[in-house]
Amino acid sequence: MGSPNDWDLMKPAADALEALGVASDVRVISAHRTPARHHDYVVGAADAGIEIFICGAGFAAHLAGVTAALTRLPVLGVPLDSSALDGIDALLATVQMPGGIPVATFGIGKAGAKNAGLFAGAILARSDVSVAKALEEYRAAQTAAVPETPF
Ligand code: RP5
Repeated sequence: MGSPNDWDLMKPAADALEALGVASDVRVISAHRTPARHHDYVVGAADAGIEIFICGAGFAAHLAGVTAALTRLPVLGVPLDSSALDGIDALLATVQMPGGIPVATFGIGKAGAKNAGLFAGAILARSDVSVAKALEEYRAAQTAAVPETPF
């Protein structure tokens, strides 16, 4: 995420991963203010065992796009509603990538962060039976929690 202040919005991604038994490495990395930290973390990520990036940023959100430029690993982008434009600026900056450098972009804010975490789990579930089982159980519990009537 681009700022410590983004944690409140991005925590649902970490929570979703934890619910699936997937370890996450949470970092504050600013595409604009810590470019060297950004570069070094991303280029070293594959060797460090990172499999997927989830990048949350607000304003002119370049974190996900620049991350995708530096790695072939999947990059999931979460536009954050931390600016006067309520995340519309970050949404457009994240989703409108030029052809050739894909960023899978999710909804603005907490719901997008949660879905990015679940989607990362779905990717990992393709080759990890324990994550697949956890994801099935998560979905079953979610379904069971929906009442048939409002009374
Ligand atoms: C913060 O600046 C926002 O919430 C956003 O995530 C971040 C963007 O950081 P830069 O990459 O532009 O430094 O205030």
